Amino acid sequence: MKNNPIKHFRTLAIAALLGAAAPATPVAHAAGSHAAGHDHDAASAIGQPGDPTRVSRSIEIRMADDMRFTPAEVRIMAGETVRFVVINDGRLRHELVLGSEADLKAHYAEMLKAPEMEHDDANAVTLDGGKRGELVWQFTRSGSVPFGCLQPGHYDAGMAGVVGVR
Ligand SMILES: [Cu+2]
Repeated sequence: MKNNPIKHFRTLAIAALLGAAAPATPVAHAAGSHAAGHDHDAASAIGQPGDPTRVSRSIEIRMADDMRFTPAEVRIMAGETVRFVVINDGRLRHELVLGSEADLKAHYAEMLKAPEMEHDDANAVTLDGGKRGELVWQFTRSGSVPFGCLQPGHYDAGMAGVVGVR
C-alpha cells in the first residue's frame, strides 16, 4: 500500500478550497475504490476509478463526428486523479473508454457484434450527440493509458487517444 495520509489530507484541503465554487453534482459511476471491469490486472495497469473528492485537475475532452478526440493526447503525473469533462460536439453517439489496447480492441469487437450494448463501467462515459458527462479516474502507474470510442466504425476510423502518465 502506498498510503500517504498527509498528502491525501493536503489534496483534500486544497480540493475543498478550490471546490467551493464548483457545484456538487453527483457523479455517475463513482463506484468507490474497487478496480473496474472484469480483468483486474488490466484495470490496475490503467488505474482505477477515482475518488471525486480527490480530483487534482479537470481536463476537458471534446468528441466530434470527424471521429476525433480533442485533445487526443493528455499528459498527467502518476497518482493524479483526473476529472474528465467529456463533451460530445457531434450528432452521433460517442464515448470515451479507458483501457489497455488489448481491452479496447476486444471490447470494440464485441460492440461490432452488439452495437446497442450499453456500457455501465467506471472506465467509460457514453454520450448522445450534444451531451456532456464526466469520468473521474486515478492514474496509478506511469506509462500510456489508451482511450477510444468503441461505437461501431469509430475506433477503426481512428477515434482514439492516449493519456501519458509519468
Ligand atoms: Cu465515436
